Formats: sequence, C-alpha cells, structure tokens
Amino acid sequence: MAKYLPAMASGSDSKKSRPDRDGQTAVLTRPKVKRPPLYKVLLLNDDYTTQEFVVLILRKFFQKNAEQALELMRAVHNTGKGVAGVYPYDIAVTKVKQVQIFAQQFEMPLRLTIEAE
Ligand code: TYC
Repeated sequence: MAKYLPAMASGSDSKKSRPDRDGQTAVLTRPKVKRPPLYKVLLLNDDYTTQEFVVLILRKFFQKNAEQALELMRAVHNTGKGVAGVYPYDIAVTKVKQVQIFAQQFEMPLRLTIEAE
C-alpha cells in the first residue's frame, strides 16, 4: 500500500511523488482539504422595498458595481427572485442576517433565502 505524507495546503504539489525520509520509498501526497459546499443567497421581490434600496444592498453587502446591482435588481423585480451571491454556509447565513438587520433599520420588508447550489 502507498504511504501518504501529510497533505500539502497548495494544490500545486499534489499527486507528485517524492522520497520519504529513508530516501527509497516513493510516496504520494494529496491534499486533504475539500472545498466547502456552496449556497446561493436569493433575493426575493416585494412591492414595498424601493429599487434604490435594493441597489444599495447589492453594492454594500454583495460587492456588485452600480451596473451589476441595477441589472440584478431589475431581474428580481421582473422575475420574482435572483442570486445575490454564492458562499459557504456560514457566510451565506451571516449575509442574510446582516441584510435583514440593515433593512429593518430602514423599515424595508426585503426578504432573502438560502438555497443549496
Ligand atoms: N419591486 C420593488 C419595487 O418596484 C423593487 C424590488 C426589487 C424589491 C427587488 C425587492 O428584491 C427586490 N419598488
């Protein structure tokens, strides 16, 4: 059976052979890190949140530029929902909470949900 050295953080050296300490046995290394599962943060349309506020949210919390934010806001307005961003679970949950707190402060009934990718 092949022996495995501890995984290397970088992908660049994975699957290359290199000698172990006795200099004779070729061993494989492979990364033990896996990418986390990703989740979509969905923005839902409503009749009361202003278009300007949605654009602000997309710029402030989801790193969209003015053009991207306007386009996505319009897509949500027209279709009912849209993907604001895709993140590992904890980050997706945090984004939703931060936006909900911010929207409540401005009395906007903006809704968001999380969906597995
Ligand atoms: N439909 C809202 C309006 O016309 C705008 C809006 C867009 C609201 C996207 C929420 O997620 C949303 N004022």
